[in-house]
Amino acid sequence: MLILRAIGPGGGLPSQSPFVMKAMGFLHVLGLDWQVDTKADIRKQPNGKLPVLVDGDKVIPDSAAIALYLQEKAGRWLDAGLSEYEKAVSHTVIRMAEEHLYFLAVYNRWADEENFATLRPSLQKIAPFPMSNILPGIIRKGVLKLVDAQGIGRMSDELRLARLKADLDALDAVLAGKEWMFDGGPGAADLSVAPMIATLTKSPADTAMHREILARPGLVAYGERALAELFPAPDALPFPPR
Ligand SMILES: N[C@@H](CCC(=O)N[C@@H](CS)C(=O)NCC(=O)O)C(=O)O
Repeated sequence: MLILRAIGPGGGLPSQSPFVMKAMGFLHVLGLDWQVDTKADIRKQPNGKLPVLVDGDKVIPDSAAIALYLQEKAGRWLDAGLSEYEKAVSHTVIRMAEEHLYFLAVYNRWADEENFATLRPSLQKIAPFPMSNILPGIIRKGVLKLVDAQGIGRMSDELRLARLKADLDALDAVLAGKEWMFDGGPGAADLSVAPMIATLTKSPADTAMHREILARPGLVAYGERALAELFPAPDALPFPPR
């Protein structure tokens, strides 16, 4: 049985982490038998991050490595039908989504007070009282430190928004009104990009970043389509029987 160590669902998403969502998407689309483990301590994982896949005695960190492993295991490569050019565009889009757009989405979710207030209850559950009261603030500080070191956290609001607009316009152009990024069905690019889009769309507060995504109905519909077809529903996650 495959076990995915994961950050749990919330806000209409199967995971609060887009990288965990991506791994869940591969498991779901490939039709593999798996269970989710949301109790694993992030700090004890090989890279100090989630997701991590466990298959018997094999422990595989990182969503990209997990994606390769799962496709190998299933004997099915989602991008097999793409041309060399499409594969290159797919790779480029994935890198942009995961190494740039991700940090914009994280900033939107954690820096904004109203958005952070909605994260607080699930973060409080991680530790018992009185630690539960201070832990959300500590985690928030750590997350914003990462976004700061990456650079996006140090930018002006105007620059951050301009960078978000440029990413969203580029994704909208690659999508070009199609159902998925490339003809022939959903592929690896969709499993990386859609979680970022859905995370932005479903962020609760009315921020300037949120309004930017809502101004692109094609991308919003793409995120919704992906949630319905490529990822497990948040209330149907394969938790182990108690
Ligand atoms: N490159 C990794 C990134 C995973 C990642 O950044 N996970 C975040 C959650 S979205 C995490 O575990 N962060 C904890 C930390 O950085 O302390 C992947 O693709 O799996």
